[in-house]
Amino acid sequence: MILSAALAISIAQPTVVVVGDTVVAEKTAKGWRSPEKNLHRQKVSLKSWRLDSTVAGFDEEIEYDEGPPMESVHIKGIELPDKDILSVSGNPKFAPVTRISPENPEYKKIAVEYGKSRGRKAVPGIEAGFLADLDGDGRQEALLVIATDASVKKETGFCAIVLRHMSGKKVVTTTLEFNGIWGYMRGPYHGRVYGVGDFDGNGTREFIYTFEDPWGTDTKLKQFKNGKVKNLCTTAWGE
Ligand SMILES: [Ca+2]
Ligand SMILES: [Ca+2]
Repeated sequence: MILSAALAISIAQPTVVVVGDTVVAEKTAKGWRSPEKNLHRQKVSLKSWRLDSTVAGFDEEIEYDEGPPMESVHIKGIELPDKDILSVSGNPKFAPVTRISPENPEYKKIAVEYGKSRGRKAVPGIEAGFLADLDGDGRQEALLVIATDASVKKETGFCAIVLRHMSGKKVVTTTLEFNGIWGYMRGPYHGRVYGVGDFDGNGTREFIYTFEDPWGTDTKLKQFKNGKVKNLCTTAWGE
């Protein structure tokens, strides 16, 4: 009896990933996907996390809104003052994330070298940086938001999110996002990392970040495994 009751609860509750109050991913039997209408009115027990600290739990309800301006799936009635909060339902295992100072000379140099490798004249810096063990092998990888100042001319400015990881004895830089058409229809872009961990309890870690400009936000849920990055789910919201 007790076991079947516990199973009924775990089946009834969807596994969702929430940034601020926006539901950005749902895990189904077929894998991760963008949230859909079916989540409307479903109850979830969320665990919240802010990169390197604060785990809080709360019970909430999901609301689907068809718009206008555009359809959205969000947590009903919560006003999170801090958009940096990541919440996941079920039993997520969050992994520690350490911020890298934009003033760190080693990383500043990496940013400059990256800009050169992309053939850009404007000198970029570290807009934000994060260290975390993305694949759970005990070694930390670095996720860097490398960007030029918004004042530079549109032809030379850019924003990128890159992953630095070891491959054998070499450090490899993998570009996850790059926008260099700053100042035309979109931009300037910014990147933010929200969290790392095994969100769905399948033994493999995921990580989540946003790439955004004043017009909208792309949220991407990814996996780094066996030296390769795989996109699990992309959800866009905004104007
Ligand atoms: Ca690692
Ligand atoms: Ca997982």
